[in-house]
Amino acid sequence: MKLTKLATGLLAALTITTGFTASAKIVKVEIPVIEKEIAIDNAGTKHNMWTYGGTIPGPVVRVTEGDVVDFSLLNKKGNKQSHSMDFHAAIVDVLDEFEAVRPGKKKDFKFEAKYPGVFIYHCGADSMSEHISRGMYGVIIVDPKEGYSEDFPKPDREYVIVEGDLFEDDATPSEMTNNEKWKGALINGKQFNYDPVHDQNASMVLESKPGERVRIYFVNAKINENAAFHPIAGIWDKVWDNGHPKNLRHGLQTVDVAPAHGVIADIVSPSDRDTNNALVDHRMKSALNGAITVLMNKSDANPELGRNGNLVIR
Ligand SMILES: [Cu+2]
Repeated sequence: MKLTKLATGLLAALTITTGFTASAKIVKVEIPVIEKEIAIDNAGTKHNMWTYGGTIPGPVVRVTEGDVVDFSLLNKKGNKQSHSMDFHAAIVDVLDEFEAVRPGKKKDFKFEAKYPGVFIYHCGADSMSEHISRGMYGVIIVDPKEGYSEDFPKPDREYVIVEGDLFEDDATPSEMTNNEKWKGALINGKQFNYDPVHDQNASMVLESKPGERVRIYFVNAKINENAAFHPIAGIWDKVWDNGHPKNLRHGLQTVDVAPAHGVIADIVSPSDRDTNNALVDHRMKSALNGAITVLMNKSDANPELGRNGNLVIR
């Protein structure tokens, strides 16, 4: 009885101090902004890009519903632009937490991940069109606190796919906003990143074993256009809009994903033979300019791919 009272008292004190429940796990996330030249295709063509942590997309942030993200954005000294961080998984103040910080400055804020799902994060500094199009985006996955269930089964493999725009390197912010000087679609930072069929320089594909449940966390980071996400030679077995376990839909061919939106989509290949799928943005302009990803379902699939936090294949 006494212990319970003490515990309750402590819980109340902690709740008052932090604004969050005492049972929440605090997850420290620090991401530096790095402006640099980066290869945007498999041939090594370089563009002037702005990145979270040096990669496009930035690091995958993964927490559980109810966790508190204790976040720090460091805009590195030597960068030329102000930058910010807009976590779509956060419910905060756009003028406070999401404010832009100048080179050499740091911005810290906390938020509770209240909704499970897959969310984009991106830079919101002016001009947002340019900051997003130069690569300032990533994914935060908020796993449901209930864990897996019949309507949200455990996958065998998990991959993150983020589709972004590629504009000519000299495109101005207003040209980007108007979708002028558009050059192609990036999949995890590169055109045809995982497509040796359309790009002889591509060396990687997604892999699974026949019959495995492959879960794709798909986020559309393009600034103007929806993505029509379709698995060629397959059907999405289950799709969760925004990745929320309660938003389940069955047997979809093509999923419409708005700019700055995400879905979780599961595909299960035939178990009795090796097969291949091409995961595409079925807008042909996007597909044929970079947005095709090969998924090979084969018995000797690399056991490391899509497992143990290895969600973005680089
Ligand atoms: Cu920025």
